[in-house]
Amino acid sequence: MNSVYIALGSNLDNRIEYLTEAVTLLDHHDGINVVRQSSIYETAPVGYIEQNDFLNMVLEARTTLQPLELLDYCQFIEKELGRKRVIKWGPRTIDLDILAYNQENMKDERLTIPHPHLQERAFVLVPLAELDPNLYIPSVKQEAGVLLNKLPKEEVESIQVWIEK
Ligand code: PH2
Ligand code: MG
Ligand code: MG
Repeated sequence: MNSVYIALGSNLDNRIEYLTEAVTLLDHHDGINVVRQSSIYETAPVGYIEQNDFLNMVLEARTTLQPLELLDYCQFIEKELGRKRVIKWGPRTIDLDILAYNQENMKDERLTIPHPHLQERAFVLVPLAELDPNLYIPSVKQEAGVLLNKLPKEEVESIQVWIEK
């Protein structure tokens, strides 16, 4: 069985409903078992800033799927929940990003694991470190909690708990 961490984000319509529905669809797959979920955080948009605030969370799952099979299923969920890719890094009903898969490093046209921007993003590291601050990220050779401590304080403090786990 493989251990994976997946980040979820939504900033359109009923954000909480999209997150909940995505978790349900992940868990309903025969080859995926969601084991833990972080709190849900409200976060200011990063990158393209002329858009609504996001709700972000991270979950831990066990899966029999290989990384690209898991990516296919994540993209199926994004499609199912009506995501339209209009602007890069723009508004989305739901975004599912595979953060880590066991302790593996992989680089494929479609998928880089661990997620290549994980170490830059408080909206990912705050919920990830909530689940496991000791999770080792092999691409940058540091633990999630250590990476979080390296981010600017203002950025980390702007990540507000919206629904506590
Ligand atoms: N996702 C992005 C770009 N910017 N900002 C926040 N706060 N949360 C996100 O999930 C997010 C973002 C690209 O996927
Ligand atoms: Mg993303
Ligand atoms: Mg994505």
